[in-house]
Amino acid sequence: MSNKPKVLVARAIFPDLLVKLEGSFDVRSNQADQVFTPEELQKELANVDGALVTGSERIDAAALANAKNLKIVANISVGYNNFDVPAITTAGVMASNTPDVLTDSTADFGFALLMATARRVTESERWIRDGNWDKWSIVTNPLGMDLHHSTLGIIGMGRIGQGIAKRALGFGMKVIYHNRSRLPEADEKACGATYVSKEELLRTADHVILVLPYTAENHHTIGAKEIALMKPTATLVNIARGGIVDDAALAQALKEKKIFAAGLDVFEGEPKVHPELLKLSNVVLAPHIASATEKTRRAMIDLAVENLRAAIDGKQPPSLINKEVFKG
Ligand code: 8YV
Repeated sequence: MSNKPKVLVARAIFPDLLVKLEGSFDVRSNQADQVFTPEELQKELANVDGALVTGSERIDAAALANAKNLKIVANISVGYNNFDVPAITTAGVMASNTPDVLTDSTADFGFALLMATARRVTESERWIRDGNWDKWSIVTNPLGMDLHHSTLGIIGMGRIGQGIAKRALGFGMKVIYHNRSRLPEADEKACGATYVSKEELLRTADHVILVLPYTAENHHTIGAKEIALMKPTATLVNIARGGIVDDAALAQALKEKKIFAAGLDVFEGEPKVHPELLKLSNVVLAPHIASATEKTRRAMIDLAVENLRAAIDGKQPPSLINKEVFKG
């Protein structure tokens, strides 16, 4: 029997990274990539010293009930709304995430979704594939909304929000933002962004992008009432988390053309998508891929592994969330 520390890899990772991990740990991996049920997860965590998990694994008191040896749950994700942090802390387990390494890829994708939504890219492709393109036309080919020199409203101005703002400057956009707390003046200046209330942002932005973390307070930050404040020509993009937008209210608003279009990378109850959204042509849908480049996904795994190794070696993980658990 190996006396290496035991580690769970809760979802499939790149095979070469798994081989590397197996050099130092006794690894129990889920390369089949089936999402564990809560009962399976509790069982898997019972016997290990550390775990690499993703947003699909809910880590709460029940999941940790039998996790006697567990030192760390290392999320392969910057968002950690899958963690019940107080419960993890109470269990004396460290929790970590993967900030920074995905900022640029995620900001790029936010911009891709802004552009695809405003310029009707996916709808146009479907329109061609459906055999509708019989002639070029000034007036009947899909007409979109401009991004350049328009006003971009960013809700949630952390690292990724600021990355999007900096990209928007290249498009000559006016950037307004709303955040729990206002940025220091130097940071506002660096991304050319002006702080406004959420209401003013919704009323004046031509394009609204959501980049805030999911918390109970942020549940349905955008619902029917907020959409009603937006311009009928505006677009709404969500790369944050499902549950920040009331998807049923959004589908209804898009159906009634209360706003021009939406772009969604995340959904309430994903991987399920609200059936009404699937019927609409004025919404661009993506399967939670904002961080999905191989380079970035590898960097996320590498950082999660660094956190895991540190915790198992008795060192402070570089992106530890619940610092009070670390006993240096
Ligand atoms: C992850 C994400 O791929 O980091 C995040 O917060 O949303 C994505 O980059 C996803 O959470 C899976 O863990």
